Amino acid sequence: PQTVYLSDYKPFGWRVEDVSLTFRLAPEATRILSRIRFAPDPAAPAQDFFLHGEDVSLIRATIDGAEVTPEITPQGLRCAVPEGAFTWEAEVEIAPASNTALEGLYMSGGMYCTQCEAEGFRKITYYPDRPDVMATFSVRIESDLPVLLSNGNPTGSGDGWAEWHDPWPKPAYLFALVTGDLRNHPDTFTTRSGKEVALNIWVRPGDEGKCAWGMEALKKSMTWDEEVHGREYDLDVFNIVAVDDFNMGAMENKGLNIFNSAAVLASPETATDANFERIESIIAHEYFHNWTGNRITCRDWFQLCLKEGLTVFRDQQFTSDLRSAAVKRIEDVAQLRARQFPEDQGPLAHPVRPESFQEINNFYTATVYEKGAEVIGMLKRLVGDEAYAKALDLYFDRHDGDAATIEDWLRVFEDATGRDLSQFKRWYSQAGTPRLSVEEAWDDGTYTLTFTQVTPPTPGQPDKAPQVIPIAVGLLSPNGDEAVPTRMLEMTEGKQSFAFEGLSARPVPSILRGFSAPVVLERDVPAEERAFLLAHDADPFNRWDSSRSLAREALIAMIRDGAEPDATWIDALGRVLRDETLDPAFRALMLGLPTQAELAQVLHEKGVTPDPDAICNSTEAMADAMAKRFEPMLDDLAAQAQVDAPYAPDAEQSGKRSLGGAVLALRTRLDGGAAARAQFAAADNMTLQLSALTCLIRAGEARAELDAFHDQWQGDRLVMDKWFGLQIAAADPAEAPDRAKALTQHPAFDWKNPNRFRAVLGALAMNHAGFHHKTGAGYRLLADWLLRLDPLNPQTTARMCSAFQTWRRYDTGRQAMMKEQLERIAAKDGLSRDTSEMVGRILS
Ligand code: HT7
Ligand code: ZN
Repeated sequence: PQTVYLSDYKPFGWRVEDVSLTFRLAPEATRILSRIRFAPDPAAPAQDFFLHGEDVSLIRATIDGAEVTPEITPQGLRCAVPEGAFTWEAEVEIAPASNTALEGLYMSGGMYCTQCEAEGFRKITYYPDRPDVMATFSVRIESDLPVLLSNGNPTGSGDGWAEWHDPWPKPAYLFALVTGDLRNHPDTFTTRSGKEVALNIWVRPGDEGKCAWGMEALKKSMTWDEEVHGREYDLDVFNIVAVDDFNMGAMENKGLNIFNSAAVLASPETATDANFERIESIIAHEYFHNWTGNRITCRDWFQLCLKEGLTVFRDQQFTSDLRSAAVKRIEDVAQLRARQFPEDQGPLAHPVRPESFQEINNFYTATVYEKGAEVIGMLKRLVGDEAYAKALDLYFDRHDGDAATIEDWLRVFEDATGRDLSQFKRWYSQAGTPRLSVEEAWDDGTYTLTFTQVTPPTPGQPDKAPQVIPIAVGLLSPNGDEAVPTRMLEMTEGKQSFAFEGLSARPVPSILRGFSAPVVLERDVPAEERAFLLAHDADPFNRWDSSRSLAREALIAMIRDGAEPDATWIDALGRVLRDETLDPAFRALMLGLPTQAELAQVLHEKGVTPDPDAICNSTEAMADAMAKRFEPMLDDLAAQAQVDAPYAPDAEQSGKRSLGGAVLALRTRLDGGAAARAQFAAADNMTLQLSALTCLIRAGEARAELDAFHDQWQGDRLVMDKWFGLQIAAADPAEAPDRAKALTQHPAFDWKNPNRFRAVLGALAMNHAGFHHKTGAGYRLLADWLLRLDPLNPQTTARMCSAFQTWRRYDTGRQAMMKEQLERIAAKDGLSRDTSEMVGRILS
């Protein structure tokens, strides 16, 4: 397969003035007529006229009305064209019903829908399918289905047809079309300049009752973007459609967002608090793309982080404004460490702005999204809130309507602040997680911190230059008071010292407050000092992180040396839990132990081969010790977690329920499941029902409840995904591969549906000791199914290969078994470009 390089970027050579498309929909033979006005781009050198096109049959093409016979290749067509402007017309045929890849125009449950990002439009018709070609689109849909939707504003409709016009120039990846027998949940929003916008959420019949939350989230997002960034919506209508078969969470097509049903549908009975929060943030994310992604798009796919990093950062800020900022920050960092750190420290490491790819779909990664958002957070910390707001205003003013680059983005900040960001730019080009070590010195009232940064080599990047690292530091006096409030140190050298003068006593430092940079902080902190920070740190993130570090160290000692659970840490944690002034959601997070995958990673970093079974056993032993130690306070905590009001998925109630869930998990270790069984029987919402079921599965006591849950919810696709997933995620690792295998034989295991496939096989990969079962059964089962899925859906297959990315850190037996499966996948005839690239990189 061909590798594409950032350094090879060339403009297309023509401007597209407008595009007019007619769709005559039929499952096996949809006809698409296109009329496109091309004009030479005076700023671009002349070159061959090439239009992308894959899996489309050309019926006929004309230029200025005269028939032409282009040269057709598997990737598109080449054609001789006039020197000046011309009109291209083509008729093509495609088969949406046979499109299982869920890219281009496909069918899901009797409806037609599209997914064009990144390069799906070329599966619909011949077109310059690249983000820097922006055009206005007019669309006519002909179909006997009742609801016919496309981008922009509706311009007319009649029996069996509808027309739409999108006045905003856009790249083809933002094109969308949906038709089906759909039901609407309508509402309206009046923008602050007084324009009324029709809002609709379109769903399959029967799902109408699950739209209210998504609609509220949409209106909150529209308000937030007006209030915080002065950005208004710019069409008469905003449509959202829920689709069952979808490769990712959602897609920001202009005026017609398409959502995975799981990312929009919710009711208290069927969705958990976590689902509600996720839906709120995905709705916000897609809505925010209207400005950061659609009005200002990316010049080429290497600039993906320009829209994704910024939009993730914006949705994180939205959630932290609406809910608890501290809890949100902890959740985001935990997620970054769980998903992005392993990527950045393994064979799939790549810069936030990659420099080459074979298949762009493989670069919708935690690095581009989450580390991309962290990079923007650092920029904001370095320039300050006011300058950040000023720079964003300039970005929107200067680049509205552009296909922009990271260089454009950074120049805006340079112009708005006068700063030189050339060194900062390394965050976009250097892969890998910097490791930050710290030395301290105390001399007569002056406390000095000396930091050293080292970024280990990553594939293709053996040597790294120092990066700009904002290090937020506060100093605590020995009585726990804040001696020096948070100061943002700006590290630019490989090694650099910062002095704090005029102190009356040697302080205790709280370093990297709020996780001010995406680095690994390497500091041997005595346990007493961590416990001191756990008790006194004014920064909630570092308070949580101190506890997490103590837990990690205690667990590592148990795993490596057979140590007993650390009673000192458990007692210190107990004091925090008893503090009723603390948010229940924060206390619930404090009760969480490091994940088993995280422990494997830490062991590996310490040069110890992780043993998944030992990690699992120690984690269990630690949780048992916590349950015993906290037993006397469990009743009190449960009472504090009690919600005495009708269900609402807001921060207050969901915080209480998450504390309640954590308490129930401990209690189940003591009572064998009695309390969980009672909660399951009485639950009137999915959060309580599922937390009880999880506890019972972990206790090996869930047979009856699993059957009851199945009988209650077998008609609900999204709840059944939970039923499938939970049984494997929470299973005893010794049984997980067999259980997963049995579930793949269940009649409701619809493996062509990505949500169901992920529910079973994604859950297996998440059950650390289960996936790494010493027989290799977990590896074989996953590989079997990836091989089966690849010819149908390369995108989802390739993403799920990342379960193998850490293969080199395990013992030789497990390494050999994982390698065998990776090689088996790699050797498959006709393997997709997506999967072949992923497996190749993992093995390299
Ligand atoms: N911009 C979108 C990314 C995307 C996608 C979404 C759904 C299906 C396939 C996709 N490929 C790429 C989603 C987002 O980041 O908002
Ligand atoms: Zn996005």
